[in-house]
Amino acid sequence: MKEDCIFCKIIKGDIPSFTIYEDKLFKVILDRFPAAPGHALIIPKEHYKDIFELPEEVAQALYPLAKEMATRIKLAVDAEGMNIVQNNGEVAGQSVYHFHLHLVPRKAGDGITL
Ligand code: DGP
Repeated sequence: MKEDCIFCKIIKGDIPSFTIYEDKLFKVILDRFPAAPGHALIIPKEHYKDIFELPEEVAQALYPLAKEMATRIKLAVDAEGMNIVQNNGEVAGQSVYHFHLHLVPRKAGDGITL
């Protein structure tokens, strides 16, 4: 837990979030500023700043979960596709410095630019 980290506070339950899945390693929540309906974030429960700090075992568990969540969310919001995006560092557009993977459901003509 990093005291000044908003995602650590969400994991701890100090800040409310809409949780769609949770296990030992991860919490999956809806993004507060969604690019599209169903835009979700997969967040490790431990604090890692970015992919460069992510331990191997967490990295290995991440993509099977991303596939499962992407499949479920696609069905839930009747999406046609899905962007899976992950920013590392200010230069790459990261704004919350606790590793997270974006799942952004896509539909034709939605006009989203990531
Ligand atoms: P990034 O720019 O890749 O670091 O994405 C950060 C995302 O986190 C951004 O899409 C908005 C989301 N976000 C920021 N604060 C909160 C919050 O308090 N709750 C939730 N659910 N999402 C948040």
